[in-house]
Amino acid sequence: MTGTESRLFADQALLASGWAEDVLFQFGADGTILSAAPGAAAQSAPKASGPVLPGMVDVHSHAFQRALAGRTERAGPGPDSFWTWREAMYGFVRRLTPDQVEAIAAQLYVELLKQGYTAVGEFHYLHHAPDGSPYDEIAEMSLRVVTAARQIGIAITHLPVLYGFGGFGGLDVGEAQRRFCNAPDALLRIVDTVRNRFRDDPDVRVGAAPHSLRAVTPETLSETVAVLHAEDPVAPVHIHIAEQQKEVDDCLAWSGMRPIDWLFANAPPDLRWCLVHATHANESEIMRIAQSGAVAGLCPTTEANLGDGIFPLPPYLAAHGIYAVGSDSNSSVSPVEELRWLEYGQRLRDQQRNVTADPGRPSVGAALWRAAAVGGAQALARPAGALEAGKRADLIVLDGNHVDLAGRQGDDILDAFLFAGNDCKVRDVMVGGVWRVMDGQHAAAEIAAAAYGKSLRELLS
Ligand code: NGQ
Ligand code: ZN
Repeated sequence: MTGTESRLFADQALLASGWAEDVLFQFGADGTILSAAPGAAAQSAPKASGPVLPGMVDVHSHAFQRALAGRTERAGPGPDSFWTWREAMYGFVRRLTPDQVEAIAAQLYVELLKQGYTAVGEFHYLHHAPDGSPYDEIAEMSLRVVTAARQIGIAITHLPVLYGFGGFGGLDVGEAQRRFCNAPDALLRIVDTVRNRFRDDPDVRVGAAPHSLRAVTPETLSETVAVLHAEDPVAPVHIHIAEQQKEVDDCLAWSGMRPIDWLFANAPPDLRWCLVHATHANESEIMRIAQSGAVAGLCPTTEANLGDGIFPLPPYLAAHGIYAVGSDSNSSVSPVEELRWLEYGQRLRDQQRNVTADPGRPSVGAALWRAAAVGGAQALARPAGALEAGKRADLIVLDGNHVDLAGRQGDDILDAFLFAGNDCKVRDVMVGGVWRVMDGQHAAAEIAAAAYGKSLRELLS
């Protein structure tokens, strides 16, 4: 198996319709799945060395924060919180150059691919030079990040961030936030530039992301979403919505409404939206998100690391809410860890087991992997997330020789993949019909690591 593939045979594959045996995949030259036919003869197609699954979608990443992983774990003089972490993050952002951002993103994207993510949603807000002035090319940083993704081979939905204010009610931004700020027309210019530059690449999609209700006004939010959708009616819109209790309290003080209620009253989300960190949602807000068809973007490892809280998944699932996962701060780059902790958080809070499943479909591993892949593809507006004709050929091959998979069939494979042991069981990774990871190796891993190391030494000196 090398490079661009036209056929693949799998003893077992998780198709959109469920587990199937002796599956022959045929891929088009454009990177789509032409057919996935069970019960085929092995024929001359290259054979997958283990079970084949749809690749996972990472709906929420801030690539540059990969370089902060493990560097904010020291107690400060007072109590530490999300807000003190944010100050540390702002301190780090102050010095980053375009070359460094590109190098950090490339290293991250190698890691995401190796762990089984095939697409990433990059919620990108580091737009400008350290003094807040735009680079000569206003989309410089965006282009660097998307270029890194395409060189490494992960599919990307780029989400340039609208950021204009330092708190609810249009407060001024602080010094460190100047690198993030754009008026709607400038932000939309970045969106246009990236869209035009990568127009012919089916593995690049562009949307936009109002950073949070703290960072926009009702007017800048509405204007941005309206123009975005006038130009691309199905473009994804992502927002950080209710991550911290203080955010809910400040929103109530400003508007008399909770953030999710405010959003539904003022810029009603629909299935093009991804509400990231709907952590502090009450029962009625949970119902509204579920009924809207928007995706809840959950980032359990970052939400744990930052002390956010735990999303109320059981009522959301009962209302058939759509969810996906994101690596967010990138202190974890593993979809296994994200999904495992999504389930474990619920268990810890409720003192129950097997929360993300029901007697009709009892496998927790299958429920998590399938729902998050499908929901993730929706959030990134990418025809992916399930293996069937017409979708992108985004898939992973697990290590069929791994001890934890010995003798396993069907959903037992997913339960073992997500809940047994700590090795990465992902062996091969294909994005848009091209093998990007083979036998656990990425061809650009050494070059990416060297450039990342150089950037880190510069930043820490
Ligand atoms: C961010 N991160 O934009 O990187 C945020 C922190 C903020 C997360 N929300 C900054 N996890 O929300 O103001
Ligand atoms: Zn975020």
